Amino acid sequence: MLNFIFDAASVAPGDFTGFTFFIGSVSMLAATVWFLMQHGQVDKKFKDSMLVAALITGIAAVHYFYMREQWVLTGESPTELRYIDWILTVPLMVVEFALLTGVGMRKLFWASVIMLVTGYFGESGVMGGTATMWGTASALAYFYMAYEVGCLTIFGGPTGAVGTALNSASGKIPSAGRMLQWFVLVGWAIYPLGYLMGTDAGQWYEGMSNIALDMNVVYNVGDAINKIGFGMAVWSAARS
Ligand SMILES: *C/C=C(C)/C=C/C=C(C)/C=C/C1=C(C)CCCC1(C)C
Repeated sequence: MLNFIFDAASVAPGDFTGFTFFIGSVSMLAATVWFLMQHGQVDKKFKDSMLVAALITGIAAVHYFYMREQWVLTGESPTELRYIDWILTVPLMVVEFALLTGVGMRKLFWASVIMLVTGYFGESGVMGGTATMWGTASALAYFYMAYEVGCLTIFGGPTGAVGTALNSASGKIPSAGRMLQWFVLVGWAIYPLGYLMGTDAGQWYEGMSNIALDMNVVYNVGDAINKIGFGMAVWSAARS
């Protein structure tokens, strides 16, 4: 048991991408322990939120140990593991939105599934088509989510279902709910950048991969911000 942690091949010196996989795996694990410990300390209305935050980082931790292993052994992007992780954890973030705002999330759930499935098709190439085509479909689902979460209200723009709830302060926990708008608008926008860097061959954005960062580094930083950072934000709202 737990051999995926202890028997794992080591990251070679100078392998920066591998290093970020390693940091990702241990920090996701540490965050999970932390959120579980804090679960007992927070007010009752935040308990479910803390548990979901721990679930998100816990699921990610397991995937990160395997992704690091695959990267170290093959030097290839662990695309399947990455998208399996996301298809489990992003809908859980949608559950967090529901817990924080009290708004039903069926539309957001399906939008997140479309965003990730089309992103996977574009990155893996299993369905043919171009990375531009699938990436555009994925981005449309993302923009729809940003609209529903009410991200545009940050600029005084139109509101979606969640935005309306937050604006009218009828959301369960308005202050905590409002910060999730920033995570969706800014934190989630990191991922399309990684996609552009990793799929640029032969596309109109060819040359993005010349930027010195590997796609996986961008995704790993995005995950740290959006899984650990988001959980920490929920926790700090719960403590105040
Ligand atoms: C914990 C993991 C999270 C919060 C993952 C979020 C992923 C995205 C917001 C991905 C979005 C993408 C696009 C908007 C277009 C290109 C393809 C994706 C899937 C990278």
